[in-house]
Amino acid sequence: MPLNSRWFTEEYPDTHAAFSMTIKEKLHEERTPYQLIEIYETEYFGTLMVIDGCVMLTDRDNFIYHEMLTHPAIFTHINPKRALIIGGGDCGTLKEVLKHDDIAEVWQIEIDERVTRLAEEYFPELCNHNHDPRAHFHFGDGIKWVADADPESYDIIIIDSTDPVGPAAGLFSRDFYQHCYRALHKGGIVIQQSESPLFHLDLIGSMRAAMRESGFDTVLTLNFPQCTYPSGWWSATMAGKDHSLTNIRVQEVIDKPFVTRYYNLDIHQAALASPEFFRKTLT
Ligand code: AG3
Repeated sequence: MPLNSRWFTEEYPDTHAAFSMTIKEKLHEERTPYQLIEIYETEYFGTLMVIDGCVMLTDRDNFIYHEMLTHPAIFTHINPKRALIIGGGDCGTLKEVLKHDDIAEVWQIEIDERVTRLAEEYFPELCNHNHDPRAHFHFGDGIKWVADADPESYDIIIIDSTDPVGPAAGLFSRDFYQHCYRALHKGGIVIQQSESPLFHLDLIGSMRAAMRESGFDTVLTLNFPQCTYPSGWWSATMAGKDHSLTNIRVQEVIDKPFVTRYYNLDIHQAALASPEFFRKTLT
């Protein structure tokens, strides 16, 4: 229950906690065939998108998540040309992918077209490269897209999904990772948002196991702050097909010809460090 009418609150029933932001006004609310989407103007975090009661992004902190879901994987791949984004309808990840001149083609497969249309309206700065000729959009089921993909047709697959419930649940399964493995070239990398290391360690453990069982020979989890998501601490888990994930294209990161606000070489290396409880629990 909201603290009062000036607050938006996301409650975390499993951990008996919540995160709230004061709001100026509700800008939009709509029930699509898939989910309930709400957009608010907040006092401090700028515009906020909420799906089924869960914070998806705010103007203030989305750069951290979107940069960390994109640049570590692309700067680890030796020669990334074709990228696929599953989910990511707000286009924040797509914007980061398009910063890489190496990427010749990127497909974004979002199940709910309304997320993208509302992002165009309320988060225009995330969508201002949507007309890049390298960007391609398909609104439909990401699981089916990957299952139908030609073998070895992508270098990078980024899974920018909601929590592993509802339409996104299948994106955290071994079946799905097997299809990702098949759809990746040798040397390919998949990276997926993997929730909070503090709150969802079991989920991260099962994702990592499922990725390995699907054939990926290396799996790494990256840590980064995300204050508007549960616990304020978030992660992305990366898996490589015949590829070491610790060899970063260091010089290219240092010389990158585009601007980032969070990502740099030190951040990339630091994000790979694992806390003790993580090492003890996960293999
Ligand atoms: N992806 C959603 C991450 C999950 C947030 N979970 C939560 N608030 N309970 C966000 C999409 C950004 N492109």
